Amino acid sequence: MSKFVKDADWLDWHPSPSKPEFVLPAGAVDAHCHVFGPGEQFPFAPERKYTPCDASKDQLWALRDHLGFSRNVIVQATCHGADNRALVDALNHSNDLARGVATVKENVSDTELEALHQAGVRGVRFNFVKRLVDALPFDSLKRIADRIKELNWHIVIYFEGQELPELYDFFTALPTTVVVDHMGRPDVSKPVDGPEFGLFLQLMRNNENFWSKVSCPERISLAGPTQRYKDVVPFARTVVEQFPDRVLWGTDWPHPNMKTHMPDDGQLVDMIPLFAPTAELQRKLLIDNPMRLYWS
Ligand code: 0GY
Repeated sequence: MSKFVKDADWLDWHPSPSKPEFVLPAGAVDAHCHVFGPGEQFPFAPERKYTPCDASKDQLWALRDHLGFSRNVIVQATCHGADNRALVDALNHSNDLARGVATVKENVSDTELEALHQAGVRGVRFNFVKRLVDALPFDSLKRIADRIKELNWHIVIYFEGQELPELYDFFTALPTTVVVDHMGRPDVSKPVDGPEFGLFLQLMRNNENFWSKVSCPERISLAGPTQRYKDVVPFARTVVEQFPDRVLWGTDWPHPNMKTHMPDDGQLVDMIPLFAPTAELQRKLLIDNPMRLYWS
């Protein structure tokens, strides 16, 4: 029995996701997923904003195999703060089939960064979602960015659509490749060719160091699972078609903070051909792009 009790309004991840109808190409990468604990072994951070259910590396490998993926990119979740032990443990037990994105503080030592690199970390995440973290000040983030640039790592940024205007100049000054989580969380009640998503597309178009994950329809959609998250499709498809060499896809398993429904990961995989309609786009999204960013 774990000493951590998950938040009462938290849903557990789907125990038996369907087998996707879409057959993933051999070598496909799930480029956004997490491990949580297990809390007994890898305690959740005191400063966390939520207490999740456990979601172990072995459960992640089982999902990978069930869905037909070959590799994972594990992103440090905020419930572990800057304690990357669960992430490193997963990477070290992945047979080189997983890479990681860590969270670090400004005082991280060169030795610690080197150890993270050895384990397979290739980026850091800067999180600006206020319900998840107290974001570090820009000058601290800038100093971290300058440090990790030396390792040829990239920066993953997580923010919500309405915050982009105030973050835009900070983002475009970052000195590395920058990967945006979940297309910058667009408000899909607004038009895909309107000014809000237009600013995100402008960010991508004018800054060739920017990449985007076309992930998390279950988080972004207002239509929901019964309508197969159809309102997210035009947004994701636009990003894939306009920037085919700078997009990634991920399950987001175990789906932190999903409180109204838990997605079926098989159904999420079945959205890939709607986002990337040709075999060439699918190969770039699922294999070429993540392999270039994480395994080259
Ligand atoms: C996601 C999204 C969320 C949470 C986290 O690190 C996290 O805690 O990433 C969220 O609640 O929107 O990318 O998994």
